[in-house]
Amino acid sequence: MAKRSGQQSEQRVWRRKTQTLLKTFEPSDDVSVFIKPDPDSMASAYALKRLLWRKVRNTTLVCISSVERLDNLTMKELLKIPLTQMVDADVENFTRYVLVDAQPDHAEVFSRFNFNVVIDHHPVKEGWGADFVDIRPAYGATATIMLEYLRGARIKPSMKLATALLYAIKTDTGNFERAGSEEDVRQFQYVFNHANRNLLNKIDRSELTPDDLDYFQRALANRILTKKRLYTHIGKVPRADICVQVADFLTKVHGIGWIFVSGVYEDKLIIVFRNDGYRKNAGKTAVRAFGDLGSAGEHKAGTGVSNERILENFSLLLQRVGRDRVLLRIPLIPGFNTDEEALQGILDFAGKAGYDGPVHLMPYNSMTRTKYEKIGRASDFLERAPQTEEDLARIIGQVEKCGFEVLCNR
Ligand SMILES: [Mn+2]
Repeated sequence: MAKRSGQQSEQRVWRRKTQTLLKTFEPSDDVSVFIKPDPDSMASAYALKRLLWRKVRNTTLVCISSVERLDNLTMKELLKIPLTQMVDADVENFTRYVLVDAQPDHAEVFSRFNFNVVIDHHPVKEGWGADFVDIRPAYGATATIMLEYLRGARIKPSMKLATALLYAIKTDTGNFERAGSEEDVRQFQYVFNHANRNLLNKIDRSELTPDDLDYFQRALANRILTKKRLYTHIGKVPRADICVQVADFLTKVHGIGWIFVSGVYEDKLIIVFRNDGYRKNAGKTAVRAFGDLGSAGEHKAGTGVSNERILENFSLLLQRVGRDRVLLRIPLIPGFNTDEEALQGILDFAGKAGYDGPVHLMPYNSMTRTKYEKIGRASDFLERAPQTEEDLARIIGQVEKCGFEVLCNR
């Protein structure tokens, strides 16, 4: 009895919120829902389209970039998510602008629009407004928020929409291994019953194109195995992600402690680190040693590994790939690598390896999260406060003093 009345009051809360959201729309509206495509944003936009069905004239899901990851492409195609590329949309002539799973300061193109509605779960930063804002940083996925809206409207999701939402929660919470609130678990449970698990598996397993097998072949052919470390270079790659997939595959090999996979994507060197997770920390070593050369893997706590070997590897890579094609990027993580000593360590390291190119500083911001989500590794650096201007000025000064040219996007 107590449980039932709890559910009823919850239903009431959801219903009220849904009503408030729906009040921001008119039946004559031409609605646009903007997304940076990933499973959560696609599913959330799809859910909003369903919520607005017959309530507005039309809802267009506008993608600001193309869908590239294979699982995202499979999701879009199998679940028939009607996405329109921004270049193909008449973006100036919508009557309502909605942003889901992102905020107006998350991408340059968003600044062109005045959003009426923003629904998201990333930590909020100041500096923008909308008529209706629903930001819940405690939630693991925007899809969870959208499920509350759907249930508030007593809409049972179709099999395709349910599968999309399920995959979104699964992806954004890393199967509940790295994020996820009680709400995420509950909506996951609910939507699980409406989803199609065969479709879900198909999406989940769409990782490789037949052409990608060549990179695995190259990785195996070029592998250098020393003691418990495996190093391989796979050359030019069509997507940075392929280095992650090769590295993940190599983690299945018994008895290897460290894995280094490098590749060249759009003239940038990508290095992916993996380890067996026992007393070692690939993310920390990567940040300490390299800054960020592309996608440098996950970041956890606790290392203690000498970077002598890594220095060797870095020099080797500079020789193999060519100095002019390596860009040293340092994600600035307050309290981790931004103090004078840690930063000097990275700069000395780069200098010793013979690196003389520019240093690209990447001040901490909430987009770091999206980046790590993209490679399927949420960062636990999210909670940290952003840099102050003074900090940044001090850091830039220190890098320049070491004779490096500084590139910095603030
Ligand atoms: Mn999300």
